[in-house]
Amino acid sequence: MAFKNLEVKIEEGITTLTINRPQVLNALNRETVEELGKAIQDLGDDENTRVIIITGAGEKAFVAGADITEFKGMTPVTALEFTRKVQSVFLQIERLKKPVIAAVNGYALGGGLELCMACDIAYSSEKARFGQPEIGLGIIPGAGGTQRLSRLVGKQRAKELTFTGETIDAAEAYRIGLVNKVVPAEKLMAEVKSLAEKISSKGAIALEMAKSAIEEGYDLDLYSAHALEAKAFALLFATEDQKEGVSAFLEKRKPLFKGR
Ligand code: CO8
Repeated sequence: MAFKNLEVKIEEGITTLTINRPQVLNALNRETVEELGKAIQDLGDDENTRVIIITGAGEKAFVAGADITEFKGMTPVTALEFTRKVQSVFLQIERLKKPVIAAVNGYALGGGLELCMACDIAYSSEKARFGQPEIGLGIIPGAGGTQRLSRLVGKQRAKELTFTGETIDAAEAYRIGLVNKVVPAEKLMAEVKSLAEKISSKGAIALEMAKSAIEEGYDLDLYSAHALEAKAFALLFATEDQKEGVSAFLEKRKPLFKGR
């Protein structure tokens, strides 16, 4: 899996994707978005990947948004094509059967915050800053930001961030529920890896069912969402991992899940 703007490191079930354009604060140009989509698709089927971490190269940025240089000369037709492409890649992350963790090591702005919000869990460095600055460019968030931000932090906070374009620090991002945890910059990757290891020791099918029940149930009415949960719960009783989990508990030992 070799890419120009994306570094892929697979180690012991945990794969780290590093957006690698530090000279432009890891801004997402079309090529990088294509590469990210391809990597996510391939890793979905990769037996050596149980959990994915997404981060940015360098010390300054996670992703500082879409590559603004590509907006010059963009027409409504090409803008529509671009936003649909980015939206589909971020939805692909959300729908992937494996957990995806954002390690936000710096600026997460515009498309960068939208990428962070599409991940299942986000840990942030104390140095990171978050925002949807698109309004300052005369546009609006176009990679799911108007939708995911309001769902995560509430409509009024989402409107304030989107209308002003102002950035907030990591402590405020944590306070309003944008990230799960804030840690010192030098500890970020170790903390994220330890979380990834904890998750990767669980059963892959149960993880997939938990993720899809939360994602698919989120926008359903409570009754339909309960029905969805019940089916996912019941299906897990067909797995070896379920039998192993229960046996291990009864035998007072650690379970060894095989993803079967
Ligand atoms: N696009 C292109 N280049 C960028 C971007 C970007 N988003 N962000 C930074 N760069 C470049 C700078 O131009 C600069 O290049 P050069 O060295 O050649 O001058 C280099 O990166 C370093 O940046 P700065 O010198 O500006 O660094 P500062 O520390 O002074 O400032 C900031 C850091 C505050 C992050 C500043 O760079 C900035 O404001 N960047 C733009 C942030 C922004 O507006 N992002 C939103 C973009 S729009 C968007 O994301 C829409 C999303 C919807 C569609 C699809 C999403 C993928």
